[in-house]
Amino acid sequence: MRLEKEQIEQHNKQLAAKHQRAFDYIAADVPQVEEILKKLQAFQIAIPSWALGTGGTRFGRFSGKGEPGNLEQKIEDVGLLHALNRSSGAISLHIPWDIPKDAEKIKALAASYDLQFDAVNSNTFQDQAEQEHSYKFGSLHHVDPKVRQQAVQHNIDVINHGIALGSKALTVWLADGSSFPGQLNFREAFQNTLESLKEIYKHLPEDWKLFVEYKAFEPFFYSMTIGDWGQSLLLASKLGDKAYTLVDLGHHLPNANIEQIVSLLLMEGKLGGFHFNDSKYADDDLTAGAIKPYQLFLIFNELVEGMDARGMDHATGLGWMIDASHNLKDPLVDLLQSVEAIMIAYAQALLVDRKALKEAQSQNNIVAAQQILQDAFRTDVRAIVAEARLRDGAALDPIALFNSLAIREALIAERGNNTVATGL
Ligand code: AOS
Ligand code: ZN
Ligand code: ZN
Ligand code: ZN
Repeated sequence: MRLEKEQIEQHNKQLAAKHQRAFDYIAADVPQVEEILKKLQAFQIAIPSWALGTGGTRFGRFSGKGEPGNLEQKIEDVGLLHALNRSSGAISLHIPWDIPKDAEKIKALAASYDLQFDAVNSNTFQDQAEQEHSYKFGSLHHVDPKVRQQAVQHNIDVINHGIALGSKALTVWLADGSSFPGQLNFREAFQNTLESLKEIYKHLPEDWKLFVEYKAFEPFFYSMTIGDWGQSLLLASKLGDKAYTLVDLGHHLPNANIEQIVSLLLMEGKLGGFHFNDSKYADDDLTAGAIKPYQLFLIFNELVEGMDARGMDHATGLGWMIDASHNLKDPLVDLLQSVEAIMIAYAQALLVDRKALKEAQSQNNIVAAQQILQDAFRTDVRAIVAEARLRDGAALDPIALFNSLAIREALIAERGNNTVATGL
Protein backbone atom coordinates (compact mmCIF):
# COMPACT_ATOMS: atom_id res chain seq x y z
CA MET A 1 0.00 0.00 0.00
CA ARG A 2 1.22 3.47 -0.90
CA LEU A 3 -0.31 6.83 -0.07
CA GLU A 4 -1.14 9.11 -2.95
CA LYS A 5 -0.15 12.75 -2.90
CA GLU A 6 -3.77 13.72 -3.47
CA GLN A 7 -4.93 11.86 -0.35
CA ILE A 8 -2.57 13.93 1.76
CA GLU A 9 -3.40 17.17 -0.01
CA GLN A 10 -7.11 16.63 0.45
CA HIS A 11 -6.64 15.97 4.15
CA ASN A 12 -4.47 19.07 4.51
CA LYS A 13 -7.03 21.19 2.70
CA GLN A 14 -9.66 20.24 5.24
CA LEU A 15 -7.42 21.29 8.13
CA ALA A 16 -5.77 24.25 6.43
CA ALA A 17 -7.73 27.12 7.98
CA LYS A 18 -7.50 25.81 11.54
CA HIS A 19 -3.80 25.08 11.14
CA GLN A 20 -3.08 28.51 9.69
CA ARG A 21 -4.70 30.21 12.67
CA ALA A 22 -2.66 28.15 15.14
CA PHE A 23 0.57 28.64 13.20
CA ASP A 24 0.16 32.41 12.80
CA TYR A 25 -0.54 32.70 16.51
CA ILE A 26 2.69 31.00 17.59
CA ALA A 27 4.84 32.29 14.72
CA ALA A 28 4.13 35.88 15.76
CA ASP A 29 6.08 35.26 18.97
CA VAL A 30 8.95 33.24 17.47
CA PRO A 31 11.20 35.46 15.35
CA GLN A 32 13.43 32.52 14.34
CA VAL A 33 10.51 30.37 13.22
CA GLU A 34 11.77 29.95 9.64
CA GLU A 35 15.11 28.66 10.90
CA ILE A 36 13.36 26.24 13.25
CA LEU A 37 11.16 24.98 10.43
CA LYS A 38 14.19 24.21 8.26
CA LYS A 39 15.80 22.25 11.09
CA LEU A 40 12.62 20.30 11.76
CA GLN A 41 12.24 19.48 8.07
CA ALA A 42 15.80 18.14 7.92
CA PHE A 43 15.41 16.02 11.05
CA GLN A 44 14.72 12.31 10.45
CA ILE A 45 14.12 9.58 13.01
CA ALA A 46 14.80 5.96 12.15
CA ILE A 47 12.08 3.41 12.79
CA PRO A 48 13.14 0.05 14.26
CA SER A 49 12.00 -2.86 12.11
CA TRP A 50 11.20 -4.83 15.28
CA ALA A 51 8.65 -2.28 16.50
CA LEU A 52 6.31 -2.68 13.52
CA GLY A 53 4.65 -5.75 14.98
CA THR A 54 3.19 -6.40 18.40
CA GLY A 55 5.78 -7.13 21.05
CA GLY A 56 5.06 -9.26 24.05
CA THR A 57 5.16 -9.15 27.79
CA ARG A 58 6.70 -11.83 29.96
CA PHE A 59 3.18 -13.14 30.38
CA GLY A 60 1.88 -13.25 26.86
CA ARG A 61 1.38 -11.58 23.57
CA PHE A 62 -1.86 -10.32 22.13
CA SER A 63 -1.28 -10.22 18.42
CA GLY A 64 -2.36 -7.40 16.20
CA LYS A 65 -3.55 -7.91 12.66
CA GLY A 66 -2.18 -7.01 9.26
CA GLU A 67 1.34 -6.84 10.67
CA PRO A 68 4.32 -7.09 8.32
CA GLY A 69 5.37 -10.69 7.76
CA ASN A 70 8.63 -10.01 5.95
CA LEU A 71 11.23 -7.34 5.36
CA GLU A 72 9.47 -5.97 2.28
CA GLN A 73 6.31 -5.37 4.29
CA LYS A 74 8.28 -3.76 7.13
CA ILE A 75 9.74 -1.34 4.61
CA GLU A 76 6.24 -0.73 3.28
CA ASP A 77 5.11 0.13 6.83
CA VAL A 78 7.93 2.61 7.36
CA GLY A 79 7.16 4.00 3.90
CA LEU A 80 3.61 4.69 5.08
CA LEU A 81 4.87 6.41 8.23
CA HIS A 82 7.27 8.51 6.22
CA ALA A 83 4.56 9.52 3.75
CA LEU A 84 2.37 10.60 6.68
CA ASN A 85 4.99 12.64 8.55
CA ARG A 86 8.06 12.97 6.27
CA SER A 87 10.16 12.60 9.43
CA SER A 88 10.65 8.83 9.44
CA GLY A 89 12.96 8.52 6.48
CA ALA A 90 15.04 5.62 7.77
CA ILE A 91 14.71 2.07 9.04
CA SER A 92 16.98 0.25 11.46
CA LEU A 93 17.22 -3.51 10.84
CA HIS A 94 17.88 -6.35 13.25
CA ILE A 95 19.77 -9.36 11.91
CA PRO A 96 18.84 -12.22 11.65
CA TRP A 97 15.23 -11.06 12.09
CA ASP A 98 15.51 -9.06 8.86
CA ILE A 99 17.97 -10.84 6.60
CA PRO A 100 17.83 -9.13 3.18
CA LYS A 101 17.95 -11.99 0.67
CA ASP A 102 18.37 -9.71 -2.31
CA ALA A 103 20.02 -6.54 -1.04
CA GLU A 104 19.74 -4.66 -4.33
CA LYS A 105 16.01 -5.27 -4.51
CA ILE A 106 15.51 -4.28 -0.87
CA LYS A 107 17.57 -1.14 -1.39
CA ALA A 108 15.51 -0.19 -4.44
CA LEU A 109 12.26 -0.83 -2.56
CA ALA A 110 13.40 1.38 0.32
CA ALA A 111 14.51 4.09 -2.11
CA SER A 112 11.07 4.03 -3.75
CA TYR A 113 9.68 5.14 -0.37
CA ASP A 114 12.57 7.60 0.08
CA LEU A 115 14.00 5.57 2.97
CA GLN A 116 17.60 5.10 4.10
CA PHE A 117 19.04 2.30 6.20
CA ASP A 118 20.17 3.46 9.62
CA ALA A 119 22.28 1.32 11.97
CA VAL A 120 22.09 -2.44 11.57
CA ASN A 121 21.73 -4.38 14.83
CA SER A 122 23.34 -7.69 15.64
CA ASN A 123 21.61 -10.30 17.76
CA THR A 124 23.63 -12.50 20.07
CA PHE A 125 20.95 -12.59 22.73
CA GLN A 126 19.04 -15.51 21.21
CA ASP A 127 20.15 -18.85 19.86
CA GLN A 128 19.34 -19.44 16.21
CA ALA A 129 18.34 -22.86 14.91
CA GLU A 130 21.51 -23.65 12.96
CA GLN A 131 23.90 -22.17 15.51
CA GLU A 132 26.70 -24.33 16.94
CA HIS A 133 27.29 -22.72 20.35
CA SER A 134 24.70 -21.37 22.77
CA TYR A 135 24.56 -17.78 24.08
CA LYS A 136 22.91 -18.89 27.31
CA PHE A 137 25.92 -17.65 29.27
CA GLY A 138 26.67 -14.66 27.07
CA SER A 139 28.30 -13.93 23.75
CA LEU A 140 31.16 -11.44 23.37
CA HIS A 141 32.09 -11.81 27.06
CA HIS A 142 31.81 -15.62 27.15
CA VAL A 143 34.39 -17.72 29.01
CA ASP A 144 34.69 -19.98 25.96
CA PRO A 145 36.63 -18.45 23.03
CA LYS A 146 34.62 -20.56 20.55
CA VAL A 147 31.40 -18.84 21.62
CA ARG A 148 33.07 -15.44 21.42
CA GLN A 149 34.35 -16.23 17.94
CA GLN A 150 30.89 -17.27 16.76
CA ALA A 151 29.42 -14.01 18.09
CA VAL A 152 32.20 -11.97 16.49
CA GLN A 153 31.56 -13.68 13.16
CA HIS A 154 27.84 -12.91 13.42
CA ASN A 155 28.63 -9.21 13.90
CA ILE A 156 30.91 -9.29 10.85
CA ASP A 157 28.08 -10.87 8.85
CA VAL A 158 25.76 -8.09 10.04
CA ILE A 159 28.26 -5.45 8.91
CA ASN A 160 28.33 -7.09 5.48
CA HIS A 161 24.54 -7.06 5.23
CA GLY A 162 24.65 -3.41 6.23
CA ILE A 163 27.27 -2.56 3.60
CA ALA A 164 25.09 -4.13 0.92
CA LEU A 165 22.17 -1.90 1.98
CA GLY A 166 24.08 1.34 2.45
CA SER A 167 23.98 1.38 6.26
CA LYS A 168 26.72 3.32 7.99
CA ALA A 169 26.65 1.93 11.54
CA LEU A 170 26.48 -1.22 13.61
CA THR A 171 24.70 -1.24 16.96
CA VAL A 172 25.84 -3.84 19.44
CA TRP A 173 23.62 -4.54 22.41
CA LEU A 174 24.65 -7.51 24.50
CA ALA A 175 22.56 -9.62 26.82
CA ASP A 176 25.79 -10.53 28.58
CA GLY A 177 25.81 -10.41 32.34
CA SER A 178 25.20 -12.40 35.48
CA SER A 179 22.34 -12.93 37.87
CA PHE A 180 24.28 -14.22 40.86
CA PRO A 181 27.33 -12.94 42.71
CA GLY A 182 30.34 -15.06 41.90
CA GLN A 183 28.98 -16.15 38.54
CA LEU A 184 31.39 -13.93 36.62
CA ASN A 185 34.86 -12.53 36.92
CA PHE A 186 33.97 -8.91 36.04
CA ARG A 187 37.42 -8.01 34.82
CA GLU A 188 37.72 -11.02 32.54
CA ALA A 189 34.19 -10.56 31.23
CA PHE A 190 34.99 -6.95 30.37
CA GLN A 191 38.32 -7.83 28.78
CA ASN A 192 36.76 -10.60 26.70
CA THR A 193 34.14 -8.14 25.53
CA LEU A 194 36.79 -5.60 24.60
CA GLU A 195 38.84 -8.16 22.67
CA SER A 196 35.75 -9.38 20.81
CA LEU A 197 34.70 -5.82 19.96
CA LYS A 198 38.23 -5.07 18.72
CA GLU A 199 37.90 -7.95 16.30
CA ILE A 200 34.54 -6.61 15.07
CA TYR A 201 35.90 -3.07 14.87
CA LYS A 202 38.62 -4.25 12.47
CA HIS A 203 35.90 -5.13 9.98
CA LEU A 204 34.16 -1.74 10.09
CA PRO A 205 34.45 0.22 6.85
CA GLU A 206 36.20 3.60 7.13
CA ASP A 207 33.00 5.65 7.07
CA TRP A 208 31.12 3.46 9.57
CA LYS A 209 30.40 3.91 13.26
CA LEU A 210 30.14 1.30 15.98
CA PHE A 211 27.45 2.08 18.57
CA VAL A 212 27.97 0.39 21.93
CA GLU A 213 24.61 0.24 23.70
CA TYR A 214 24.54 -0.15 27.49
CA LYS A 215 21.84 -1.40 29.80
CA ALA A 216 21.80 -1.53 33.59
CA PHE A 217 19.70 -4.66 34.03
CA GLU A 218 17.73 -7.30 32.15
CA PRO A 219 17.96 -10.02 31.10
CA PHE A 220 20.43 -10.33 33.99
CA PHE A 221 19.81 -8.86 37.39
CA TYR A 222 23.11 -8.83 39.24
CA SER A 223 25.47 -7.43 36.62
CA MET A 224 25.42 -6.47 32.97
CA THR A 225 28.82 -6.55 31.29
CA ILE A 226 28.07 -3.26 29.49
CA GLY A 227 25.88 -1.92 32.26
CA ASP A 228 26.23 1.83 32.10
CA TRP A 229 27.59 4.72 30.09
CA GLY A 230 30.94 4.49 31.89
CA GLN A 231 31.50 0.96 30.72
CA SER A 232 30.31 1.79 27.23
CA LEU A 233 32.50 4.90 27.07
CA LEU A 234 35.48 2.91 28.31
CA LEU A 235 35.00 0.38 25.53
CA ALA A 236 34.36 3.03 22.88
CA SER A 237 37.47 4.96 23.95
CA LYS A 238 39.67 1.88 23.84
CA LEU A 239 38.27 0.84 20.46
CA GLY A 240 38.95 4.08 18.61
CA ASP A 241 37.45 7.01 16.75
CA LYS A 242 34.73 5.02 15.03
CA ALA A 243 33.25 3.71 18.29
CA TYR A 244 30.58 5.61 20.22
CA THR A 245 28.15 5.18 23.08
CA LEU A 246 24.47 4.68 22.28
CA VAL A 247 21.92 5.90 24.82
CA ASP A 248 18.65 4.00 25.11
CA LEU A 249 16.44 6.07 27.38
CA GLY A 250 15.09 2.99 29.18
CA HIS A 251 18.43 1.50 30.13
CA HIS A 252 19.30 3.39 33.30
CA LEU A 253 18.79 2.86 36.99
CA PRO A 254 15.77 4.80 38.30
CA ASN A 255 16.04 8.58 38.31
CA ALA A 256 19.36 8.70 36.48
CA ASN A 257 20.07 12.15 35.10
CA ILE A 258 20.13 11.17 31.43
CA GLU A 259 20.50 14.73 30.16
CA GLN A 260 23.75 15.11 32.09
CA ILE A 261 25.06 11.83 30.70
CA VAL A 262 24.18 13.02 27.20
CA SER A 263 25.85 16.35 27.71
CA LEU A 264 29.17 14.85 28.83
CA LEU A 265 29.25 12.13 26.18
CA LEU A 266 28.66 14.82 23.58
CA MET A 267 31.41 16.98 25.07
CA GLU A 268 33.81 14.04 24.70
CA GLY A 269 32.74 13.46 21.09
CA LYS A 270 31.61 9.99 22.10
CA LEU A 271 27.83 10.23 21.86
CA GLY A 272 26.76 8.09 18.91
CA GLY A 273 23.02 8.24 19.04
CA PHE A 274 19.78 7.27 20.66
CA HIS A 275 17.17 4.66 21.13
CA PHE A 276 14.21 6.88 22.01
CA ASN A 277 11.35 5.54 24.08
CA ASP A 278 9.86 6.29 27.48
CA SER A 279 9.49 4.45 30.75
CA LYS A 280 8.12 4.67 34.24
CA TYR A 281 10.05 1.80 35.82
CA ALA A 282 12.61 0.09 33.62
CA ASP A 283 13.13 -0.76 29.96
CA ASP A 284 9.42 -0.22 29.41
CA ASP A 285 9.85 0.72 25.73
CA LEU A 286 6.78 2.98 25.79
CA THR A 287 5.93 5.80 23.40
CA ALA A 288 8.53 8.59 23.49
CA GLY A 289 7.30 11.48 25.63
CA ALA A 290 4.42 9.45 27.08
CA ILE A 291 5.64 9.49 30.68
CA LYS A 292 8.41 12.06 31.04
CA PRO A 293 8.10 14.70 28.31
CA TYR A 294 10.11 17.21 30.37
CA GLN A 295 13.04 14.79 30.49
CA LEU A 296 12.84 14.38 26.71
CA PHE A 297 12.91 18.16 26.33
CA LEU A 298 15.86 18.50 28.74
CA ILE A 299 17.77 15.90 26.73
CA PHE A 300 17.14 17.85 23.52
CA ASN A 301 18.11 21.03 25.30
CA GLU A 302 21.54 19.50 26.01
CA LEU A 303 21.75 18.12 22.48
CA VAL A 304 21.07 21.45 20.80
CA GLU A 305 23.45 23.28 23.10
CA GLY A 306 26.21 20.67 22.83
CA MET A 307 25.90 20.06 19.11
CA ASP A 308 25.96 23.77 18.36
CA ALA A 309 29.03 24.18 20.59
CA ARG A 310 30.77 21.45 18.57
CA GLY A 311 29.53 22.80 15.24
CA MET A 312 27.64 19.56 14.52
CA ASP A 313 24.80 19.26 12.06
CA HIS A 314 21.68 18.40 14.05
CA ALA A 315 20.17 16.16 11.41
CA THR A 316 23.21 14.08 10.54
CA GLY A 317 25.49 14.41 13.56
CA LEU A 318 24.00 11.55 15.56
CA GLY A 319 22.01 8.37 15.04
CA TRP A 320 18.37 9.22 15.85
CA MET A 321 16.47 6.01 16.36
CA ILE A 322 13.42 4.78 18.19
CA ASP A 323 13.44 1.54 20.17
CA ALA A 324 9.97 0.58 21.28
CA SER A 325 7.66 -2.32 21.92
CA HIS A 326 3.91 -2.26 21.47
CA ASN A 327 1.50 -4.41 23.38
CA LEU A 328 -1.59 -2.28 23.48
CA LYS A 329 -1.60 0.24 20.66
CA ASP A 330 -1.41 -0.16 16.91
CA PRO A 331 2.37 -0.10 16.33
CA LEU A 332 2.14 2.33 13.42
CA VAL A 333 0.01 4.81 15.34
CA ASP A 334 2.31 4.53 18.33
CA LEU A 335 5.35 5.23 16.16
CA LEU A 336 3.63 8.32 14.73
CA GLN A 337 3.08 9.49 18.31
CA SER A 338 6.72 8.85 19.20
CA VAL A 339 8.06 10.76 16.20
CA GLU A 340 5.72 13.67 16.98
CA ALA A 341 6.86 13.73 20.62
CA ILE A 342 10.51 13.78 19.57
CA MET A 343 9.86 16.60 17.09
CA ILE A 344 8.03 18.60 19.74
CA ALA A 345 10.90 18.20 22.22
CA TYR A 346 13.40 19.20 19.53
CA ALA A 347 11.35 22.25 18.50
CA GLN A 348 11.01 23.35 22.13
CA ALA A 349 14.76 22.98 22.65
CA LEU A 350 15.32 25.18 19.59
CA LEU A 351 13.18 27.85 21.27
CA VAL A 352 15.41 28.13 24.33
CA ASP A 353 16.97 31.57 24.60
CA ARG A 354 20.60 30.44 24.86
CA LYS A 355 22.05 33.89 25.43
CA ALA A 356 19.67 34.63 28.27
CA LEU A 357 20.31 31.20 29.79
CA LYS A 358 24.08 31.71 29.70
CA GLU A 359 23.62 35.09 31.29
CA ALA A 360 21.40 33.67 34.04
CA GLN A 361 23.92 30.89 34.70
CA SER A 362 26.81 33.32 34.96
CA GLN A 363 24.86 35.34 37.55
CA ASN A 364 23.74 32.23 39.44
CA ASN A 365 20.23 33.39 38.70
CA ILE A 366 18.50 30.07 39.23
CA VAL A 367 15.00 31.45 38.99
CA ALA A 368 15.67 32.98 35.58
CA ALA A 369 17.44 29.83 34.34
CA GLN A 370 14.55 27.61 35.35
CA GLN A 371 12.08 30.05 33.84
CA ILE A 372 13.89 30.14 30.50
CA LEU A 373 13.76 26.36 30.16
CA GLN A 374 10.19 26.07 31.36
CA ASP A 375 9.02 28.89 29.08
CA ALA A 376 10.29 26.89 26.13
CA PHE A 377 8.88 23.61 27.43
CA ARG A 378 5.48 25.13 28.09
CA THR A 379 5.20 26.63 24.64
CA ASP A 380 2.73 24.79 22.46
CA VAL A 381 4.86 24.14 19.36
CA ARG A 382 2.54 21.63 17.73
CA ALA A 383 1.58 24.06 14.96
CA ILE A 384 5.26 24.63 14.14
CA VAL A 385 5.85 20.90 13.88
CA ALA A 386 2.72 20.57 11.74
CA GLU A 387 3.86 23.43 9.49
CA ALA A 388 7.18 21.64 8.93
CA ARG A 389 5.22 18.57 7.86
CA LEU A 390 2.97 20.63 5.59
CA ARG A 391 5.96 22.18 3.82
CA ASP A 392 7.39 18.71 3.28
CA GLY A 393 4.21 17.37 1.73
CA ALA A 394 3.23 15.34 4.79
CA ALA A 395 -0.07 15.27 6.65
CA LEU A 396 -1.07 18.03 9.06
CA ASP A 397 -2.51 15.36 11.35
CA PRO A 398 -0.88 12.01 10.52
CA ILE A 399 -2.90 9.94 12.99
CA ALA A 400 -6.21 11.41 11.86
CA LEU A 401 -5.30 10.58 8.27
CA PHE A 402 -4.15 7.08 9.24
CA ASN A 403 -7.59 6.56 10.78
CA SER A 404 -9.69 8.21 8.11
CA LEU A 405 -7.96 6.28 5.33
CA ALA A 406 -8.45 3.08 7.39
CA ILE A 407 -4.84 2.15 6.73
CA ARG A 408 -4.75 -0.72 9.22
CA GLU A 409 -7.92 -2.18 7.72
CA ALA A 410 -6.36 -1.95 4.25
CA LEU A 411 -3.23 -3.72 5.53
CA ILE A 412 -5.35 -6.47 7.07
CA ALA A 413 -7.16 -6.88 3.77
CA GLU A 414 -3.77 -7.14 2.01
CA ARG A 415 -1.90 -9.26 4.52
CA GLY A 416 -4.63 -11.05 6.41
CA ASN A 417 -4.37 -11.70 10.11
CA ASN A 418 -0.64 -12.04 9.69
CA THR A 419 1.37 -11.21 12.82
CA VAL A 420 5.01 -11.25 13.75
CA ALA A 421 6.71 -11.66 17.07
CA THR A 422 9.25 -8.96 17.73
CA GLY A 423 12.00 -7.67 19.98
CA LEU A 424 12.69 -7.29 23.64
C1 AOS B 1 17.44 -4.18 24.47
O1 AOS B 1 16.93 -3.93 25.59
C2 AOS B 1 17.95 -3.12 23.64
O2 AOS B 1 17.21 -1.95 23.80
C3 AOS B 1 18.36 -3.37 22.18
O3 AOS B 1 18.41 -2.17 21.49
C4 AOS B 1 17.64 -4.43 21.40
O4 AOS B 1 18.46 -4.80 20.34
C5 AOS B 1 16.31 -4.03 20.83
O5 AOS B 1 15.46 -3.61 21.84
C6 AOS B 1 15.63 -5.15 20.07
O6 AOS B 1 15.27 -6.19 20.93
ZN1 ZN C 1 17.71 -0.25 22.60
ZN1 ZN D 1 16.02 -1.84 25.61
ZN1 ZN E 1 13.72 -3.01 25.05
